[in-house]
Amino acid sequence: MRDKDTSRKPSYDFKPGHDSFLAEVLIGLRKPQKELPTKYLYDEHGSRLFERICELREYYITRTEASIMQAHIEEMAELIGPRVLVIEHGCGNCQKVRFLMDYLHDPVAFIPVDISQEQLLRVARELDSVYPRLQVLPVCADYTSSFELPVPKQESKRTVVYFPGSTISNFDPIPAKHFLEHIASLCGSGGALLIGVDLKKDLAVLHDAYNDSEGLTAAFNLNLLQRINRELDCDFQLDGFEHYAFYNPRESRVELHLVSNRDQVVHLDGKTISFAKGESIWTENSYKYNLDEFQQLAAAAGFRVERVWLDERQWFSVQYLTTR
Ligand code: AVI
Repeated sequence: MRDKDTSRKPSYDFKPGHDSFLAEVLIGLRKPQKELPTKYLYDEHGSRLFERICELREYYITRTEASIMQAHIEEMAELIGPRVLVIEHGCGNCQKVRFLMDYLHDPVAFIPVDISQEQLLRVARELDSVYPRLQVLPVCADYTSSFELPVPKQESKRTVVYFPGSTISNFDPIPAKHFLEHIASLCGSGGALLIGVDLKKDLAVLHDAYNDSEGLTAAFNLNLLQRINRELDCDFQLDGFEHYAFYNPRESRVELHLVSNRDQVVHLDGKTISFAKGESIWTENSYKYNLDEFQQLAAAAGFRVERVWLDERQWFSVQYLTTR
């Protein structure tokens, strides 16, 4: 067994600070259609709510992706090959990548990237003890911005980015292309991307997934206002806003909004922001693809779709993309 560095600090810390949070919130709330950056949904509490959403009966994504992974993991590991460097952007609690790691052939290093520093360090420590031969190099960063990656001690045969959960759904088309281009350049020639991509389906299924009966998605959405109150000393009245999620068929996306249920004002950084009754703050998009659309997006970003695995209902896909 190799010696490991067990003092767990993030290898790199690029967590966005208070000032950029404030600036981005102010910019978003001053737009004609008010909006807030989706990434800020995931503070400690938001991340915990999201984990609970993933367990909901109505939220098919996590379960369906897991069933695809379980059915085809050996073939995936075979395609990925031995002695790889694995990178995961937005790794959360790393539960999914652990399943993959268990089947990979002698992976040399893992770079988990996440905005939530406490969770990242906790998870990195766990991975250290579960995979003593793997070098774990956590990076605390907003992965939608550019940041430097640490260089592992051992050379790898290939870089593989794992991007599960259809997080790509939360990027608008142009940022999605830019993000995939960035991944393609990280992977370099001979590299690969294993990605979960949610597919178009019955509208009732989509409606229920984002309007769950336990109200967890509503709590997840409203938590963003609570976070802004707490961290930016703002005064959103939480009972003045309601969760609203619907499928927009023209744009092939589920949209999440917070709708003001009365005329009201909010104070932030010495400024007053007005809301009319019925006015919304747009907080998230979740795009749904068909296989051709995603293949075109991947190709535009420099990837070739090598292999697609689907569930029986064809609700979700896991795709293996290689750089061209
Ligand atoms: C992380 N992402 C893929 C989720 C989704 O389904 O778009 C985020 C989410 N928002 C509400 N529920 C789940």
